[in-house]
Amino acid sequence: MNLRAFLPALSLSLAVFAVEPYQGGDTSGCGKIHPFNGLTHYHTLESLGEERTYSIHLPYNYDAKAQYPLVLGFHGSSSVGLFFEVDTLLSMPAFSADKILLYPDGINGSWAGPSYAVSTIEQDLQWIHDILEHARSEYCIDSARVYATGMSNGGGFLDSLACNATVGGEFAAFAPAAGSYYTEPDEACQPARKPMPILEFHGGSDKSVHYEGGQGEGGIEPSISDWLGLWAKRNECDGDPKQEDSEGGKVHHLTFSCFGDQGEAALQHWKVDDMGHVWPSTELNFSQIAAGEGPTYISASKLAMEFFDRFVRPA
Ligand SMILES: *[C@@H]1O[C@H](CO)[C@@H](O)[C@H](O)[C@H]1NC(C)=O
Ligand SMILES: *[C@@H]1O[C@H](CO)[C@@H](O)[C@H](O)[C@H]1NC(C)=O
Ligand SMILES: CC(=O)N[C@H]1CO[C@H](CO)[C@@H](O)[C@@H]1O
Repeated sequence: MNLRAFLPALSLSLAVFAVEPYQGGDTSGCGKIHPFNGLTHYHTLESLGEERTYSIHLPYNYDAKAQYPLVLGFHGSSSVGLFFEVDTLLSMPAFSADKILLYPDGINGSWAGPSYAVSTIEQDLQWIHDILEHARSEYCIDSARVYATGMSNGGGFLDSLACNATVGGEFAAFAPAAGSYYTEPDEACQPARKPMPILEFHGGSDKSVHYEGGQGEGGIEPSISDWLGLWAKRNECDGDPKQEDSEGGKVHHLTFSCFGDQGEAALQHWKVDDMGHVWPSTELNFSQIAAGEGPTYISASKLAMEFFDRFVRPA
């Protein structure tokens, strides 16, 4: 019996829960106790015959019997997960008290896509598949709430992930910052569903991954507007996004309305005109120091986690 057919008034308030979350994930990691709650822990794991590494941060008060959302954080080039963690502070309870954070390491400091990467897209997608399988067998994970964020080369790799239906399909939403989308436009891009929710951050003054696109360090990059257009099309979003400008016209927030039950504001973009190649943060962080910049108007760590909280992987 369809409850909503009988209770039309109630159906309005139920509208936000219209999506039935995915229940199929492995939960064999539930119940396992770990001696590193609240402390970042470094691990090795074999993938395609190679020993690879990742680090993980469980909440301070991790309850081995409660299913947690899992957020994967992808570092930029010539970097490692531990650095991305320190730069974004995503493991801090202020951002992720109720989430498990996992930081995978690329091979030799980078992710597949650019010409300088030593790994192939297939190899890195398999690595993420293997991490997810392993994580579910060790930690208590809600498979309907698996998300990915990343910076620069790591942000660019999220695009390859979102375009892959099998591995990317395991994620409920993506939030890249300063992403270098070397693999776009991708004629073969086949996302698992519509919408694949995406929140992108980019500096209008990014000198490494230019907002206008063109030649980057590892190949040709699309302009951010073109890239948003590709995802607006894939997610069947309305042509004209809503634009809100703030901070005297220096900060621009675009919101697209897209296809499906979770389509509302499923594609979003923050552009900060005077921001360079950094992880957007209102407090000075490493990537801002490295770029010779100061704090900016928005916190990508906060906005990304809030964005993730709105989406589940549907059944
Ligand atoms: C990765 O870097 C190490 C040390 O710099 C080097 O010996 C190795 O050949 C590199 N691996 C690949 C696949 O390029
Ligand atoms: C996604 O990536 C995996 C790992 O490389 C690959 O086996 C699979 O065929 C890809 N799926 C699609 C739909 O392209
Ligand atoms: C290196 C550095 O200054 N990191 C800072 C990044 O931002 C957070 C939030 O204010 C600081 O706690 C870190 O020390």
